[in-house]
Amino acid sequence: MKIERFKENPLVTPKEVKPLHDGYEVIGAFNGGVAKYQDEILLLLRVAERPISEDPDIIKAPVYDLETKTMEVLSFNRNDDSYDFEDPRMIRKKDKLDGFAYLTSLSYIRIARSRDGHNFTIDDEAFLYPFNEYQTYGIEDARCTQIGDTYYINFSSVSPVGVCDSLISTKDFQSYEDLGNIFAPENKDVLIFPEKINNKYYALHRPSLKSIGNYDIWIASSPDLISWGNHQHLLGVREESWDSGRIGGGLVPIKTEQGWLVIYHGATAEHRYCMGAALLDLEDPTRVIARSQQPIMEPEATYEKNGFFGDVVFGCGGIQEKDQLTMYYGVADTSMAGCTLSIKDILQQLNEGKK
Ligand code: MAN
Repeated sequence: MKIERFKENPLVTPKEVKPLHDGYEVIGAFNGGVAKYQDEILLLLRVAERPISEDPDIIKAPVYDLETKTMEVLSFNRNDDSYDFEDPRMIRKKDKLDGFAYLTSLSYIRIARSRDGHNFTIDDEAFLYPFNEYQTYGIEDARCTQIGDTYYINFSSVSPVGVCDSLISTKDFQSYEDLGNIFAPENKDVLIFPEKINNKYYALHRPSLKSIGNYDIWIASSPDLISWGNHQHLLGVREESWDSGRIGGGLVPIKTEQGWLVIYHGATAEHRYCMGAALLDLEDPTRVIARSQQPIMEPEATYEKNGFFGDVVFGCGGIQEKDQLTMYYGVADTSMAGCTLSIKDILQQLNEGKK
């Protein structure tokens, strides 16, 4: 697959983002959803801030306090055996079942703006900052679907009761309407299709299953974008493949003559994240027509391989202009990058996979 990575990559790095909180450092500006608004391209950056720790043995966990509207910081000692510090993204209590954890950073959504799609300026303030009890660990990984003149933005709301998917709508990227939680925990990577299909809205979603089942992509429909039902299993992980560990929707599905093009991320159990593609029936998106055998993009560039959590390319949005798809993607849970691909090339790879 021919991919042109932007020569300016990475486009946005944590260094360029000033922390909103005193005593914090920005460790990530990544996994940004994408919108075209007036004559600008907007990246809805996930900015992750971490309390600075002077002592390498002390690991801190920020939790937002809704009442005081301030950050509470918990401190843990790396030598404390009752906690697991192996994953740099979180702190787990060992004697609890899987679910109990703190995050080592708190994320919120901040906008980066560009007229040419290559050079971005980052807003001084947050666009989406924790505003309810489902977000006390942060707001992550926004995706943006434009329907008419309204932009629907969904994102992970993270708190001690789990990771759910929430929705807001905006027309100006300044004020927004809160439309509530649309998928219960644990659910991530929700991608709302950009138009109704046979009078129903559709969305991809990714429940994270704990007792039986895998981290697979499901599809649901809705009359109003708020109540989602008719859940169906759509794409599963594939053993011994680049997408054997987990998969999840990436970009808003793209309408092509051959079907809905879904560009998704797939990871191995070792957390190596690539991007792949699938094609869904135009009239009935619960029907999979084709799926790529090989990834369309793998972490290859230095900025994709190294960072806070290396070996990750994580596309959250794109801009289509005829055959050219500009994909904006998070790299190594650290920065944002951009690349262009040909939609024809992706469809061709998908068609070869059908044989
Ligand atoms: C995973 C990663 C983290 C994220 C948590 C909570 O561990 O995606 O980056 O903060 O889940 O969503």
